[in-house]
Order: sequence, then C-alpha cells, then structure tokens
Amino acid sequence: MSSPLTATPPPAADLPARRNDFPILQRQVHGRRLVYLDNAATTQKPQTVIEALDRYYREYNANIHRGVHTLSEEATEAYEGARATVARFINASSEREIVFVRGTTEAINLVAQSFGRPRLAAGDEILITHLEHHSNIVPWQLLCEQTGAVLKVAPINERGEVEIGALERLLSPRTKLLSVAHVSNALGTINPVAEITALARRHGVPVLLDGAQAVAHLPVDVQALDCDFYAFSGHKIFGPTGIGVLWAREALLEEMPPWQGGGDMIRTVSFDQTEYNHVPHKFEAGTPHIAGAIGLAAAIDYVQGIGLEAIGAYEHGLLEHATARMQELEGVRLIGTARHKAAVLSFTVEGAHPNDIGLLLDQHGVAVRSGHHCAMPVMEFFGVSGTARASMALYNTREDVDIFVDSLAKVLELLR
Ligand code: 7TS
Repeated sequence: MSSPLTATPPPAADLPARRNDFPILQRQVHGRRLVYLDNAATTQKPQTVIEALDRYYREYNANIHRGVHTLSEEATEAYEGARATVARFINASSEREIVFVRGTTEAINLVAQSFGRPRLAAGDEILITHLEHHSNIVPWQLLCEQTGAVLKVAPINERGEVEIGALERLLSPRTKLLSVAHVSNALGTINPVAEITALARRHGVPVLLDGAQAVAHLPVDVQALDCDFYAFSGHKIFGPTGIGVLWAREALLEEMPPWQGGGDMIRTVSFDQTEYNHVPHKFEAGTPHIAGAIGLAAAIDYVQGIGLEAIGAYEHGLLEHATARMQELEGVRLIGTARHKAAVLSFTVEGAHPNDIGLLLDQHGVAVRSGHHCAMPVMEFFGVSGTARASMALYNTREDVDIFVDSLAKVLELLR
C-alpha cells in the first residue's frame, strides 16, 4: 500500500469549480471569503440537494407507504428510490439491506441493542479501537452494562494508527463483535478496514464499520470490504441532517428483533400478537425523515457525478499541500500523522488554547473546529485536552488552504 503522503494524486483540475455548486460558500464571514474547513463536523449542501428538498415540500409532501393518493404514491416512490440509490452507492446486494436511521449514532445504537443485546452474555467481549468517536464507544458501554459483557480496546501508535498485531491478539473466542471507524474524525487515519475484516472473519467475528468520515471521501463497497454492518450519516456527505444509513447483511437483519415499535414496522397488530413487517421496514418504526432520504439520494447523485476516486485524489493533493505548509509554522504540532490519511489536520499550538485558535481564525473567515471532537480517549492518548482541526471536502481549494495557513500564521503572531 503506498503512503498517501508520497503517492502522486492524478490531476483533478476541475474540482475547484465545484465551489460554485454550494450557495453558502458565496457568503462572507466577518467581511472575508468564507473558508469552510469544518467538514468532519458537517458538510455544506449543493444546490441540487437544496432543490430536491424544496421540490419535495412544494410538490409532493405526503406520508409514505399508506396513502393511495397521488402525492403519497410519489413520496413513497421517491423514498424507496432513495433506498435504491444508497444500495447502489455502497454496492449492497439488495435494497432490503438499507435501513434509514437518524445518522451514524443511531445506526450503531441499533446494532448494539438489536444485534448485541440478545446475543451477549456476561464475560463476552466487544472489541473497538482507541481512535473511536464517542458514538462508537458509549453504545457498547451501555450494552456492557446491560449484559455484563466487557469492552476491549485495541491500541494505537504515536502516528495515530491502529496496531493490527495488537488488535489480532485481542480477538478471543469470546469476542462477539468488532466495531471500528473506517476513517478517524480526530486524526484522519484511514484504517486498513479490508485487512481488519479479513482478520476478524478468520476468527469468526462480525464487524461493524463506522463510515461517518469515509463515504464523502473514498469509494465504499460493502461487499468488497466484507463487513457485516456499515453506518454513515447523510449530513457528512452533503445531505441533510437527521438522516443516515445502517447497511447490514440481509440474513442478519432477518435474525435481529425490531429495536423500536410503532407504525410501519408491523404487518398486523392485535393485543395478543403482533407480526412484524419484513426487512428493512421492521427497523423503521414511525414516519421517517422522508425529505431527508430524498435529499441524501440527491447528495449521492451529486458525489457520484464527480466520482469518489477523483474526490479522494483531489483531497489528497490538498492534504499534502496543507501538511507541507503547516510545517512552515513554528510551535505547531500535528496530531495524527498516519501513513494512510484523509484530509484532516488536527493540531495544537504551543502556549495557545485550541478554542482561541478557532475563535481568532473565525475573524479571518476561516471555520475550523476546536475541542476534543467527541474522541476524548484520543486526546488523552496524545496528552492534550483538545486540538484545532481543519477538515477538507471536495469544494475546498488550494486557495482555501493558503488562506487558512496564512491566517493561522497571523493568529500565532498575535498570540505570541
Ligand atoms: N463516527 C464518526 C467517526 C464521526 O466522526 C461522527 C461525527 C459520528 C460517528 C457521529 O455521527 P452523527 O452524524 O451520528 O453525529 N463526528 C463529528 C465530528 O468530528 N465533529 O462533529 C461531529
């Protein structure tokens, strides 16, 4: 595997033009061009997504799966069409494997409660890694409290990479699930997930991949990855908030009991007995985020129109440029220097609080995040309370990177 910091990305010259597809990027902040570098938190929305949402509410807003009238039929078709778009996007073998949820967080909680809870007994183990987002830690802690299972944590090294040998040593006959981030939000590390799932498969352990930070930046093929569950959020891939996806192997979904009860997830209900709907509807109780699913499909169409290979290569070029330029600055420490890395720059500055860096960069129109990024164990590992984090997306440009680094240099001058 070549190092992303040495590999030469293929040219992707047309991507900077994509900036114009995102209306919000035309606005100014404190009188400056908005340089939006908080994409790991949430991404901006292209015109096509905004239009898809607008069209739904203006032209065919209705509840789905139950109406016989035209609007309801159109809304149902669009909602189920969105499911098909998601299935193709991640190469699921069937639309029945796509469960719409609120986001990555809800997807992981669903797996913990519906897959984990009935199967785990005291002394069983769940394996995660040290670089997980709290969403991939706390649902397992809750499950451990409920079942007496034990949470095991595979270590990372000083570059912020998962140690595969150590991870393998932690797989035991009692391991009932391995849950790992595809890409770390706090460090940018791209985990070797195909290698990890192959390893887990040899030990007979099912794998959940947290794809929140992956889907907008690299191609995802759930069959090639050979995982069992894959979770992601719409808002991190240029779609709306409040919609996300749990992909799971159909056989597993069939076996898993419903997580929430309510309308739409049933076939028949009586006070004696309720028969559940077939998958994936068994897991979608209540009126779903119809507009959200439609907006997500528009976002996926947008991304596929460019191609994730091209996006990944383009962002990698930005990462190389930004990494080189950051090294010009004295007292800046990069947190997360994995050999295989997405376009995320987490850093600390000697003698300055990350929040001050964030606030002062905002005065220059530059939006970065500061804090623990919902990954407190990562912060603890690196001995910091938090970092400032610039995270890029397909609409960022070299000019954005230069404005960011030049602004950071001015901020550092001010602080010293
Ligand atoms: N997993 C990872 C790796 C994430 O980065 C996030 C959100 C989540 C799960 C949870 O996603 P949600 O959509 O359900 O909230 N990460 C971040 C972040 O880095 N800054 O704000 C949210």
